[in-house]
Amino acid sequence: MTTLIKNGTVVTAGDTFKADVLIEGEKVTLIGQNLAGEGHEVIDAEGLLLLPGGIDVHTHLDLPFGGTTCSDDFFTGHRAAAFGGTTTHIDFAIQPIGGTLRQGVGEWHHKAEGKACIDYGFHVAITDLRPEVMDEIPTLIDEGVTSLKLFMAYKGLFQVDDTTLFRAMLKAAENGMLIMVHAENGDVIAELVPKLLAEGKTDPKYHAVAHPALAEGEATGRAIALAGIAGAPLYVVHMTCQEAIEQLQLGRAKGLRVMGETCTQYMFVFEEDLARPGYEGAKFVCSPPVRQPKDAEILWKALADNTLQAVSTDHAVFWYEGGVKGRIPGKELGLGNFAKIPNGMPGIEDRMPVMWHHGVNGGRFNANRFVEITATNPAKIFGLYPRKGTIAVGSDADIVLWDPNKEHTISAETHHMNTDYNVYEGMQVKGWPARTLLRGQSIVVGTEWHGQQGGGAFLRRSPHAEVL
Ligand code: DUC
Ligand code: ZN
Ligand code: ZN
Repeated sequence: MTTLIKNGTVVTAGDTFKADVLIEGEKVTLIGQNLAGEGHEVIDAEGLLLLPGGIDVHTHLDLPFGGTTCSDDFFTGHRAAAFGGTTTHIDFAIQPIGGTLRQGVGEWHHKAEGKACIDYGFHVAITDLRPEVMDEIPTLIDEGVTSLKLFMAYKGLFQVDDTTLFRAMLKAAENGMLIMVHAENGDVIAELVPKLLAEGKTDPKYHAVAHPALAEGEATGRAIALAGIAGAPLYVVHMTCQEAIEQLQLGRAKGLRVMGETCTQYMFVFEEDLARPGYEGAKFVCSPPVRQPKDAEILWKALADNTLQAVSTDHAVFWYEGGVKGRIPGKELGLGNFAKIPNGMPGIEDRMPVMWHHGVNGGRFNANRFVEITATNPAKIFGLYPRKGTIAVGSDADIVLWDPNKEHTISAETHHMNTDYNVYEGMQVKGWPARTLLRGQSIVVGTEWHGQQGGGAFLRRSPHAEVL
């Protein structure tokens, strides 16, 4: 089947130009002017931008966490992503404690099987680095997994010590793999949490007190130093604050191969939201926690000037009112104890429109930089480029027909994520997907779902982390 998208304006990380795009099968095969429509299905994109499908490299679908499980699975999460213009994501396959890395990968394949409707890859989160697991690391490359995440927080659950982190870095460097860290000082957090609870400080707002910005900055600096010593490239996930960004700037100024991402919510949700009346603050509990508006300004600047390379979501969804109406438990699990609130926020559907509206319309960066931080850099850093992350001859035809004039009010009433609240509730944005194509197939047209469960493909990623 061939499809010709006519009269659109192609936006890549490097260029903006009016062109017609021919798709044969799953690939873009020709980009040119005034291409003849005969013999092709023609889609008229007059007035629309053609953006590469969004790539969200930090998500948690169907993740067991905090006594429950994330409420978006590989079907609901994928459908929501596509409605928001995201066509690829990379999820974290978690090594079961006592188990192997491949078991984690196998479990995540099972979660995606028959449900996936956009393309996806996996990072592996190492939780238990026994000597035999160390030897297993390079074998992941054959599984198409080329990035490893370690948690410096969640003591007693996912947290690894510095020895483990450093050993993993050495191994990654040897094998051309990329280390990612959740950088917070978990030992400090583990001291602060019981202290606060003993003082009767149990409300959601104390989650931020227990996770200080200095503890994120400290862990970020430590991870960068360890990576520098190991000669390993490093990608710091979900960076939230000045203290952490300063460490990244310092590392990059020293010529270390360190990269970082932030997540959309850290530019819009703040500590004051954790203190909303009643228990509402629980909606916004994630780790690292939301910070101050001054931190958001630093993140915007870091995204614009390439201190940060990407924006993702850390999409980890729970019901606000779980355990009722046939729902699995959710945020209510932390009533009376902020440390028991399942960590995470929805966002996979909102990232592209929210970042477009506030980033591009807001004058913080241009449309090319938007493409770079939402698709191109994620594809390069995680071994998917140029198959994904751009619109070019030979690339997968993952294309979002973006209507820069379409206005939309974000709401849980109309979103597709499997939860009862939206972090951006009531936010008015201008710029919305008119159509989303995955490998040449229209999976969303306007408000209609055309995707297919099982239509998403697992992406075997290349072993080389491109370092910017
Ligand atoms: N942070 C979250 O908020 N949720 C899932 C895991 C994480 O690190
Ligand atoms: Zn994390
Ligand atoms: Zn995460």
